[in-house]
Amino acid sequence: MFSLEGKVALVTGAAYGIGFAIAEALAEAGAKIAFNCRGQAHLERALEDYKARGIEAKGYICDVTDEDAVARMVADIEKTLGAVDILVNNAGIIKRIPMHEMEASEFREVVDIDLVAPYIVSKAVLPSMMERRRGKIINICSMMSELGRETVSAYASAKGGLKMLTRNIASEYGQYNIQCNGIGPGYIATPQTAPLREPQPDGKRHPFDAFIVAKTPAERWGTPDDLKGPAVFLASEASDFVNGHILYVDGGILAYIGKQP
Ligand code: NAP
Ligand code: GCO
Repeated sequence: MFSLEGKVALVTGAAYGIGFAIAEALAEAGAKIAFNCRGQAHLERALEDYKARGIEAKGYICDVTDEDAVARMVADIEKTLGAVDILVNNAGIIKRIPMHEMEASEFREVVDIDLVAPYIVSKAVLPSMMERRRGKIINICSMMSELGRETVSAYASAKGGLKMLTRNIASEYGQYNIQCNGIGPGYIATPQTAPLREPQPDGKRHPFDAFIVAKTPAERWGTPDDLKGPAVFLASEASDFVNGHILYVDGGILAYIGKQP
């Protein structure tokens, strides 16, 4: 029930980081992989990395906020690999700026990529899924779909909205045997969180690194590989009656009040 043989998966923003690991896992389960990113250099490096793992991924330069570019990408995937069976809305950015100092344009850019784009890409694949009466949409949410913290107002707003978009797609399209769920990673070691982990200029441990490890029952940062199993589960028929659920893969942070100092 966890096999993805014969399925076509589109993972957005899968040149590296969490998206790359998820695409790798879906490929290992048998899916044909399409992915996109914005940079030619990232694309070329990613194609090499996939090939080095025996994965013949099809890569696209496509900004997920560009509706026409997304439509062209999905049409080309359908022509070359087949209709998209599994969509992982992974592409995302964060801007860590105190809200009272953040430009509206910066706030909008985060919401455009992290919330509006999952709507755009989902809308592009839904008609075919509806016609075939089956499909899987997985939105990469965040702990910030549940919690806030300083400097991440735009990101938390977008990821909170993405949680509700996930539930609404589940509600509206469940009748077509389409399941839409979310994965909520905890703090994962990728380029996106590197600024929160890297040693200070004086060589000392980053205080946020110590903070997160203390807040996590697993007492460690997650890695992109920690998301592989949950992604295959939500992409496979094993989750056909799971719909509108956000699966938190966070080492227990959301369950934990924190260690007594
Ligand atoms: P990352 O290392 O910064 O990678 C982000 C990916 O998204 C890159 O491939 C990037 O490629 C792509 N991307 C960004 N904007 C794009 C756009 N407009 N169009 C197309 N591609 C775009 O981030 P990550 O840590 O792997 O995170 C991946 C997802 O997980 C994000 O949605 C993030 O919010 C979420 N998440 C991360 C963590 C964590 O702790 N790392 C935790 C919870 C949730 P290009 O720059 O080449 O376009
Ligand atoms: C931050 C981090 C988090 C993680 C992730 C947690 O600045 O707090 O970047 O937002 O990326 O979203 O689930």
